[in-house]
This record gives sequence, structure tokens and C-alpha cells, in this order.
Amino acid sequence: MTKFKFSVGPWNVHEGADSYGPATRKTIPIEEKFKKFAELGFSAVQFHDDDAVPNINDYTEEEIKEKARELKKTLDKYGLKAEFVAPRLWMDEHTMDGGFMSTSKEDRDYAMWRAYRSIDIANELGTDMVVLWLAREGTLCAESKSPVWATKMLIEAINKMLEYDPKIRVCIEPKPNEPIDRSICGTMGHVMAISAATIDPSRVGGNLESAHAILAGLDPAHEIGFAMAMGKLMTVHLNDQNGIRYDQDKSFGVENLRAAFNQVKVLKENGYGSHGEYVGLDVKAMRTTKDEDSYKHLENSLNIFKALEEKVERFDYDFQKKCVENRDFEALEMYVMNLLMGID
Ligand code: 3MF
Ligand code: MG
Ligand code: MG
Repeated sequence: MTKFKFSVGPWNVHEGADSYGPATRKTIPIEEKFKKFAELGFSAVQFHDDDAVPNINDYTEEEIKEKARELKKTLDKYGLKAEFVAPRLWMDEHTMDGGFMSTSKEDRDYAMWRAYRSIDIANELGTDMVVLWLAREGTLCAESKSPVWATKMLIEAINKMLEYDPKIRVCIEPKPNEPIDRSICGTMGHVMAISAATIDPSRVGGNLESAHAILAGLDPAHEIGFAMAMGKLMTVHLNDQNGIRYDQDKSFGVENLRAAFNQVKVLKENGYGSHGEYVGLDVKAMRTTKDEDSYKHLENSLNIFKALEEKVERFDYDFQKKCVENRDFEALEMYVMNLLMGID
């Protein structure tokens, strides 16, 4: 049996709307999702600030904390932990052209307000992690913003979060593009550099999403490995992606099985989870999926992960060593393919 603990966000079960068409499924209340997550074997839930406290702009700081305390009770009821809180800056009118890197001082202040509230919510929910998916932090028009200034703004914003709460950890989820054309912090390498430039690098790390690495033309397992080598892989968003196109958030492993195997392998070989890290999913059902199948992509992702974990357990390291010594990578590659195809 797996020793890994899994997490998922309520947005993973969604109505099916995309940029070109409306919803295809009914909205499921958040508590019903929690119940189902627990049944499926998830240990923790990931939150946007406004998943935790809807209409967050309408409340005072104290009211927000109070609502978060109520949510914690609901999570407790289902035996679920909160993994992280992420300010959903990209949805708000104040952050139309970015939050921390907006050219408007007023909008940057608003973004900080949301970041501080996310930290407050995280504290109430019993987690020390805030995730920053920097959705609109970059440019649509390259000449609209200096990348030097924008990068410095991000570092300044993270420093303020670290100062606001001496225990909070800030976890950047890099993505090279979408919804912006050019992002400021596109890969794990960028995240590590930003981390090193902050006032407390030990509290700034990364969340590697498989699809985001693929969109950057990189191998997700190597991105995970790079962050782990730096001791800064705080969480993962496992999913899959068919090449360099729109962000698809497909079920883990359904497009790139060998790459998925190597993600499980690198996590397992390097003791991921031993410091309480969760294996997080960030997957979406296909738009055509019926209401009654709203959770199938989660089940599929978990089943694929666990099947690959079993393959990793069977991986013959002696044979691998021999192949490497003989430089017989053809044999090693065929061994891996046979393992994945179930051919002994
Ligand atoms: C976008 C994403 C997001 C983030 C999430 C948490 C919808 O490509 O992957 O998921 O992971 O908002 O920051
Ligand atoms: Mg994504
Ligand atoms: Mg994600």
C-alpha cells in the first residue's frame, strides 16, 4: 500500500465551463466535495482564499478569520487537513493586469491585502503554507512592463509575506504562460532564484505542476528533482498535458505515461512525503463528462499514481546499474517500456 498522502482542491471538481462555452455540469456544494474527497482517500484539501471564504472582499479581517474557523470545523468533521491557501488574484478586477507586479500601486496594495488574508486563513486552517500561482504576473504586451522591475516587485511582495508571519512558508507554482503571454517566473529554476533573493530562502520553495513543466518544454520529473536537490519542493500538482498547447490539467499519466512513471520514481526515491508533504493533484474532468462522473478523473489519477508506484517498487536497480556500466541504454529503455507495458 502507498505511504503517500494525497491532496486535492475543490476546483478539481468543476462545472466544465471553458473559454469558449458555458458550464456542462451542476455546481456541487463544497461540503459534499469534502465528503467525497475523504471517501476517495484524500488526506488534505488545497484552497484558494475565496474557496475558503467566498466573497472575501465583503468582509473585515476579523470576519474572514471567523469564517475560516468555521471551515476548519467542517474539514475536521471529515478528517481532512488543509494543505495550503492560494490568493486567487487573477479573478479580481483589482488585479486585471497583475497583482504583485501591477503597474498600479493601488492594485499592488490590494494584492498584498489578499496575500495577508491568505496567510490569516492558512493559520486558522492549521497550515503554514501559502501557494502563489502567479497567473497574471507577466505581460500581454512585452513593452508594457519592465521584467527587471517586475521581478523585483515579486521579491519585495514575498519578503513582506515572510515578515508578516515569521512561520509562513511561501510556495511558488511556476508556469511559463497562460493567461499571460510571458510570465516572470516560468520554471523551477526561476523559483529557486527568487527564493535565494528573499530575506529567508528556507521558507520559499516551489510547487511543481506536471502540465506547467510540459508547457515550458521541460520534463516534470527533472523539475521535481531539481527542486528536491535544493531542498525546496514544498508540494506538487500532478496532472498531464498533451504537448505545448492550452493548459489541460488532464488526469495524471494519461498522456505521458513514462514521464508520469519518472515523476513517481523521483518522488519515491528521494523520500517525498517524509516531512509531511502531500502528493497534490490539479486535474480537471473533460468538458463532456456527465454529472455522475464528476470525480472519475480524481479516481483515475489516484489509481494511475498507485499503479506506477508499484512499478517503481519493482524497478530492478541491479539491472539498471549493469546497463549503465555497459552503456547499454537501449536495454535499459526497453526494460522500462516492458515494465510499463506489463511484459515480463
Ligand atoms: C493554473 C493552476 C491553478 C493553480 C491553483 C493554485 C487552477 O494553471 O494550475 O489551478 O494550481 O490556482 O494556485
Ligand atoms: Mg494548471
Ligand atoms: Mg496547479
